[in-house]
Amino acid sequence: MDRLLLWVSVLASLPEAFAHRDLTGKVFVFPRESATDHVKLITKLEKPLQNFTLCFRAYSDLSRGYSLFSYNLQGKDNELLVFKHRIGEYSLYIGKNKVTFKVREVFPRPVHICTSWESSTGIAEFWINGEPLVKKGLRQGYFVGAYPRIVLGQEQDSYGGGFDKTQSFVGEIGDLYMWGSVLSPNEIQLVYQGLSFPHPTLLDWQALNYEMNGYVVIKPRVWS
Ligand SMILES: *[C@@H]1O[C@H](CO)[C@@H](O)[C@H](O)[C@H]1NC(C)=O
Ligand SMILES: [Ca+2]
Repeated sequence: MDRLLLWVSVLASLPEAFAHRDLTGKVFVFPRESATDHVKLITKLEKPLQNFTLCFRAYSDLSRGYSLFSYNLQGKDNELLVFKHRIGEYSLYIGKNKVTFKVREVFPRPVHICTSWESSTGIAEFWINGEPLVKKGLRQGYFVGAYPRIVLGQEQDSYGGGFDKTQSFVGEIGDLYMWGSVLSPNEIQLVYQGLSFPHPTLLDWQALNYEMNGYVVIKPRVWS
């Protein structure tokens, strides 16, 4: 067989579970409650983070608390975590500390979330559907550690595991991007509207490295 053909057939036979893909217009569907189903996001983050912005869309009709984005280090739980406690209440954890943001929201409804944090001031921002919530501050001067395990669908209590069914996510997640800088308010609006925005250096939905585990399905996004 021709070498190129051989290579193509090797690639085609890799399980769909581990992939590098453009997921534009798609979502991960977490269709059931479990302590197992999750997606690992793979990023090359070799230096601690001084600043970041994380944005994504989510649609869930859970009214209990759940994890939206879980980033752990070896031996360090809740290094960076976005957690929804209840309707209208979201938390951002940095290095185990947390700040809580409140918003009046319609339930259930798709939501676009952006959150950012800046080490030099400790200021944390949280944006829901393009609206800024009241700024908070935590962990001024801290650096978020490198070599993370990043998990969607479950809340980690160890490095890539330690899941709890009662904190699992059931619903759909898409359009996830992460930058190693704090985006300006204007840039946040561009991301929310799905227009052209700065290249995401850490996680890019249009070139995502991920590993699907358990019952997770990729489907077109039919909401906005
Ligand atoms: C992080 O943000 C601060 C304040 O905006 C800036 O001075 C610093 O250079 C940034 N760090 C990196 C690594 O980009
Ligand atoms: Ca945890």
